[in-house]
Amino acid sequence: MMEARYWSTLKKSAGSLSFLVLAGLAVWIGGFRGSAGHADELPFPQPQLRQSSSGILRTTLQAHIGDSKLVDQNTGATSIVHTPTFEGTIPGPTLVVKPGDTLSINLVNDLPPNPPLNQQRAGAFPHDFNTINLHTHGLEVSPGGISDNIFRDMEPGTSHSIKVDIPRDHPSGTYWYHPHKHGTVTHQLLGGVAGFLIIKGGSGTLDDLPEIKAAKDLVMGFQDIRTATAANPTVPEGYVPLVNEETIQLGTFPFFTTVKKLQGVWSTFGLDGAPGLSNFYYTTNGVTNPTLHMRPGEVQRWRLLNATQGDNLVLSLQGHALHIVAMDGITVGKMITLSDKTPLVIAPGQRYDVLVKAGAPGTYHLQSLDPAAPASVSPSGIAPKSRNSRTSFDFPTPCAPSPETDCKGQLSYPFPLATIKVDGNPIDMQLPAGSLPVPAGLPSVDTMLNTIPNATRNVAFEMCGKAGMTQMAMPKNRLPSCGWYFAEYDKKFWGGTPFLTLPLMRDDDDKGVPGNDPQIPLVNFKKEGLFNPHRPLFDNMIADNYEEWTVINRSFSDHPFHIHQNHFLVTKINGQTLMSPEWHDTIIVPGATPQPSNPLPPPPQPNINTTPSGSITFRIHFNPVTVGCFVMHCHILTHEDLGMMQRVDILTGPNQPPNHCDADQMVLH
Ligand SMILES: [Cu+2]
Repeated sequence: MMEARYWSTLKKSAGSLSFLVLAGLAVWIGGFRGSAGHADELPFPQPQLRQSSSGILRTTLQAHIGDSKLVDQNTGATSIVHTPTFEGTIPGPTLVVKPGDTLSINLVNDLPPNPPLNQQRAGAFPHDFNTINLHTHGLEVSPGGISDNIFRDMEPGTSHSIKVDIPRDHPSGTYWYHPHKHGTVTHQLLGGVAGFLIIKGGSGTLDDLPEIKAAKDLVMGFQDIRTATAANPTVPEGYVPLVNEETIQLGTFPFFTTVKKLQGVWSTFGLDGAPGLSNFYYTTNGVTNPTLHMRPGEVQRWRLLNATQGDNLVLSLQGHALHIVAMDGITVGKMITLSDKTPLVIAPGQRYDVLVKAGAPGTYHLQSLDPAAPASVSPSGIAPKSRNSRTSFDFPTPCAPSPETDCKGQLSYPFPLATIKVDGNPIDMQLPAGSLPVPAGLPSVDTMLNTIPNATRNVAFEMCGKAGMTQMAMPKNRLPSCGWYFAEYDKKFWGGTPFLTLPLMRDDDDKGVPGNDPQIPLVNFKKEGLFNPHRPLFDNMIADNYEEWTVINRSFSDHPFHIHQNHFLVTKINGQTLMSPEWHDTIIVPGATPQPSNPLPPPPQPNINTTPSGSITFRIHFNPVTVGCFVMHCHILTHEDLGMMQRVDILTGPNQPPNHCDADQMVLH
């Protein structure tokens, strides 16, 4: 637990930020008054724009504890929260560059000092929450040196140069930036440290299409900001809570125990289903449920970004279709139209560019639906079943009403992420028809599908437990056992008492040694399953090669797969071929089904060891510009921070070392 003396230091250093506090507040109040005539509405803001000129965007991103005023969607109460931010705002400024530009960032870390190591656990346990770095999510750029290098450590009180050369043929589209220091990402993103990174123009861009040029271009960044209530023992009210240092459990399992050791690592935010220790705010561009005005018949381009910690947002806009023109920054071959009856699922980390044509005058909500609602993993329409697997359940969640559940007094599904008011003079704007421009910089879909892969790989997401010792209910039904792992993932590895369950990402071609009990296999994998920055999962991935991968999910909850540096073309979900393959850099690998229900059904109950796994299959081409080392991981940040991640090396040729791999010099503490 955090010592009081650390927080008294922090509060003193916060005093010097009072100017920024006042300035931030003035902007907010000014914005509120600016929408005269709509006094009951929160205005729909756009983050500050920073655009490149003459081939370079030179800017500073100062990380510091920002002070933001947030309105609780449920109670209407307003509070000031004190969370890690870039430039004091949630989200940070929107950076806009062109293909061929250089992005030159002076990253200043003015977050408070980290607590001394004798006041927190170390090892692979999440710690040093004020150390950062910067990832440019979705960019096909160098991962080395001072480019998109997530192996750098930027300590509080230091400044660092970041220089990212955007290739001349980089696809234009919607990307984003956020810190990626292993173990600290959850804490920081729950404070809102993230921003849009937009590439505009270039050949094959959507931006030149007359219908899109005419449309207002808005970003919509969805975030979940979680701050302590006055009852939280770990940090003062309004700050982002720290982790449970005593725990031996992931998540918040088991529910409702008062024994700290048996509560989860994030139980400092409140046990699932039992809020009280933290407030949570679902914000759109830093505001809960802002109001956007559109004219009847107006077409707007919305750049949707899910920058939450780990929620699969299931979105629908009342009375309106969403017309998808790009996924994860890459323009689709043909616009995909989802009616308001077909929700759009956005996984954490994903972006969708959608066009919306306003209908009749009225008020409509852009809603976040119950995550268990039937919805496909991607717009191409696979497995639109009702599933309970779309939240990590690592934190208190909004209430899902049912005949048995009365959500009175709680934030409950569906809730509005934004309110759209259609009013004013009608205008008849058009949606694009026919094929959309083919994006630059990627092999064609035909090339991806028809090139014989240089390699085929199988990777797995799974949770495993220590045989007979897991505290989860019904372990035989929930977890395969991986007993041997616990020799390596010991007290030293975790900087204290080891976890009883492990979130793995591993090579699934390595089948391990099955134990005697088929119901609870004891698996002795040769390749390890938790993140090790010093060891790539594979040592034979070569630049310019084409590969085919299947990522399976041997757990009952979804895990969004994200690989840095290279987009991939998804061809199958759960073994079913998509009608049209989709470019992504992040996509949900659906959980195994059928899922166990609560309470458990009568026997035979679902057993993860015998239930069919969820999966995605994709083709990938390793862009030579991405030679070096980077990572792939689950984009549920609580999983990533605990090691559901692997290092990826792209080599220049067989048996060559990756260029500039800072991870090899990294010192772990
Ligand atoms: Cu995960």
